[in-house]
Amino acid sequence: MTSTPSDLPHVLMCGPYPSWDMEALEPAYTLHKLWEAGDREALLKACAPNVRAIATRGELGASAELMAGLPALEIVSCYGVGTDAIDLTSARARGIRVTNTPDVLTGDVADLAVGLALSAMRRIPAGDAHVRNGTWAQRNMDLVTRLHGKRVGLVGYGRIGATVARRLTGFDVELGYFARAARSDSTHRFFASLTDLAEWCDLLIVTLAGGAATKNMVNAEVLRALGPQAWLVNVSRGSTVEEPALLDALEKRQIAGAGLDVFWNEPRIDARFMALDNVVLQPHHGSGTDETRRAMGQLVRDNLSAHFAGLPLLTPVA
Ligand code: 8YV
Repeated sequence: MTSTPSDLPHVLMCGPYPSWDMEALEPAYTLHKLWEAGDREALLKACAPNVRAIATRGELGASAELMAGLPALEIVSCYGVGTDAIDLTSARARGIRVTNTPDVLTGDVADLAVGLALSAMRRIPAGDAHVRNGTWAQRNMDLVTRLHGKRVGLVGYGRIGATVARRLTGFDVELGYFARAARSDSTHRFFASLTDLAEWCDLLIVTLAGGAATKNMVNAEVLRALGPQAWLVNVSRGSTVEEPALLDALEKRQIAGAGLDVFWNEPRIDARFMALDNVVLQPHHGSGTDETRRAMGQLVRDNLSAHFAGLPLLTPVA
């Protein structure tokens, strides 16, 4: 397969964006669509000399190998805030710029964290099924657990963690957090030990960035410290939680339950999750609102336009 060099900058897209983004990108760039290629290697070989930008998504990233095959690459623009799937070391070594989409999705991810906490603790999906399948006519639903008045531990206190904290102040909860250091802009209780935070709280909400530094941070010991009356919510990356330990803890009721938006093997997650009645599952949809996805796409395009116009990037990754 040969690509037709054109005057428009060549952009390799790792996966599709919504139609409104594709419609805006098509006239501005020569797009090479990796997901449409019957022979991925052939497409890459044909477009490699011309590709100046990669447009990717959080979960697809850009590997060292992919970037190494693109000698003219100048920028990787990521639709998503998490850059854990982009090899930043390789990018930095070659002076390849990287952008992401922070801020525009913070409120949505925080909303989903609160939604998952309520869904899991109040068992909202089970209540919905109870009504729909007619069980309500036979018996009342079992009692559930309240959120307000509880102790909530935030794992990570970045943009998303701080926004979850703000959302939850309306729930009259007591808040604590685990982060690299105490934050001068937070009045909530700081824990230098994640295990201590887990022991203290009734609900642990993980908002960490993904990557090697946070891999398996919520491990078997943290889950043991959480205990059988406490809940876990994860809206960060599947990698931050030691998933086999979580599955064991859920199956053995060593923790009360969980609300999960992220997993180790997305989208083909461990089948053990499906058999559990103490988890609420979401398909990695923290930023998945129409409003936010439009803003994310716009930010990807604005970063690409700024780069090719020689203007400062809007949201460069340091
Ligand atoms: C998206 C994300 O699911 O921002 C991130 O890091 O994981 C999400 O917003 C993803 O990037 C969309 O493809």
